[in-house]
Amino acid sequence: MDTTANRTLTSLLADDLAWLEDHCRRQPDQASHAGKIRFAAALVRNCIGPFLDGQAPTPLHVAVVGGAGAGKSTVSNMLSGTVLAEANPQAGFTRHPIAFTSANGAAAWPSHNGFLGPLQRLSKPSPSSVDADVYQVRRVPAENGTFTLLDNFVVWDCPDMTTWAAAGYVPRLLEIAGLADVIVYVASDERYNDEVPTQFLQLLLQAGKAVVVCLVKMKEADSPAFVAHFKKEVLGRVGVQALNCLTIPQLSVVQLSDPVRQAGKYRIPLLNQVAVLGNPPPLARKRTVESAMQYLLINQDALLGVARNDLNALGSWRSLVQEGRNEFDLRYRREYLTTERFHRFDEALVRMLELLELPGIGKVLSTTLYVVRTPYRLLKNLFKKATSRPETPAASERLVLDQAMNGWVDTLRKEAVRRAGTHPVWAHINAGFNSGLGEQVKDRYDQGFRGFQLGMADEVDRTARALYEDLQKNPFALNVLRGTKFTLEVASITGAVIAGGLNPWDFLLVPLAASITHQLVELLGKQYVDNQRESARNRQMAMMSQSVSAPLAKWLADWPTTGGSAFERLQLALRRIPDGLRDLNVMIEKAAAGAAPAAEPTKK
Ligand SMILES: Nc1nc2c(ncn2[C@@H]2O[C@H](COP(=O)(O)OP(=O)(O)OP(=O)(O)O)[C@@H](O)[C@H]2O)c(=O)[nH]1
Ligand SMILES: [Mg+2]
Repeated sequence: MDTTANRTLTSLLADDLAWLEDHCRRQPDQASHAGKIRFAAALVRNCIGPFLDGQAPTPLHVAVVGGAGAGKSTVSNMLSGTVLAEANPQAGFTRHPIAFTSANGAAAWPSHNGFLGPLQRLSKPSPSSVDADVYQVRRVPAENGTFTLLDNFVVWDCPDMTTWAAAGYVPRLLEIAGLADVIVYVASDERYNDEVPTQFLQLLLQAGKAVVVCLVKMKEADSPAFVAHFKKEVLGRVGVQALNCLTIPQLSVVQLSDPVRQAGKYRIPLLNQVAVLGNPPPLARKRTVESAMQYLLINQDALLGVARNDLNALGSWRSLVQEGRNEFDLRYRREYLTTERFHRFDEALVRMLELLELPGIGKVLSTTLYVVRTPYRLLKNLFKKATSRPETPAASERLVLDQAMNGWVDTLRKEAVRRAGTHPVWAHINAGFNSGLGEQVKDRYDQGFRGFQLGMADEVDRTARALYEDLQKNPFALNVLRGTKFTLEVASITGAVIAGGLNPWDFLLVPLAASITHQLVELLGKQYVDNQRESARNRQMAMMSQSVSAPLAKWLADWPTTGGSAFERLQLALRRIPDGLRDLNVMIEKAAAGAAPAAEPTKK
């Protein structure tokens, strides 16, 4: 197995989840969600990671969990056969996880990097009430030749799970829950159906942990009723019925002080239940790992759901930027492009029509036709002068763009102020505007505009010139067009003469026919040039968009998730976690099938 790839992947994934947990804890009402993310990270680093690292299946880990003061430390003592765990009437006494391991057992655990995440191992014996991110290991002398659970298991006495929000020590419990192969869930008859421990039990079952329920402190005679009640009230609520429920009635002080000899009647069934769930150890471990992986894959959307509010806020910022861009583009078209004539195209039309006149000897004929059309031309010019309105000069392009730009930025700025209190993304953007974001936008806009100008230099001139230059370069097409025009003119004149016969009316009909034909050709040419003018406009619009508004919109849209912001880290985590889980699953499948090589991690 490629242990380096495994370790890189598991530690990256655990880091991303840890970051997400921290992000979650900063938001109000997200405590239980933060707890679930912590549990997911614990599954990755304490359960899946070591498995892929080739760690031996023994010792298996059994974690004793439950509400405050339920009797966890007492049950831990029964499991380990000692009284080394401090049972204490003060609820919430145990504040960090304590491992009980056989003094004869393997000492090689915990050995791998990142074991139990941020929890440090206490090097000196300390009371279980030490309230710090630590754990400790207590070695238990072997029971003389008798069967002991510690041959194959490490027993973990854990802090309580009374509220998800107990950020101080609940994560320590979650760390061990991630590690555990078997869970002993302790509930006393006083508070067996508290909401949070029940939610926690449900989480453990969803993750496929093997669970034994241990109901304690009831009167012996009440045991069957308590079990029935627990099954109905608690297991019914979490949707699981077939769980092993053992009972340990209220024990005497003598029994509590020597569980091996005095409470064997209750202890042995408990040991048997746990031992069965861990037998054989390789299979039990494989089941723990595969179930954890399935849980992570199935619940990844829910786990990442904590980022939903952030993604919504980012999405609304991006839409606002996009709307601003659309308005910017629209203003450029409406206030500049549509009023801009591109006079070069008018000149090009004249040049094109000139080209259609016959050269050389044909010039005489063309000139004759020109003279014939004189009355029409004079009339047309008069008409044009009388009806044409003075042209409105197009607004300066830069001015229009500047105004559109200011409008865009102002809208964004106002919205950032308005929404700053609704989500940290908006507060971040608002803070950005207060510290120079507006100026940065303008700088980028200037840059974009310069690029646009460079790209556009002579573009319109070139397109307009190409209209007649292309024709000049293609003598065949030119001659065909000239010939067609000339033939049409001659045919129309001849047609007019033939139709009316030779008579004085011909002085009117011949110029009329020549003029109509010419006007037709002119109209066709104008149509063609206008089309070209419109496509030049569209091209200019596209180039402006490409050089100015599109890059600016992208930069603005991405701004909250760049520059090392929390939202940049968030995006990275959201992108990497699903990839990481998929890769991890591939590795587990290969490892479980006994295949040697680890999967190539997906390129990020
Ligand atoms: N008499 C009697 N007392 C018990 C029994 N089980 C637990 N206790 C007492 O109940 C108190 C709490 O038990 P613990 O085992 O410390 O409970 P815990 O779940 O570890 O509690 P925290 O670590 O504080 O969350 C202690 O004083 C125990 O001695 C029992 O069967 N009989
Ligand atoms: Mg305790």
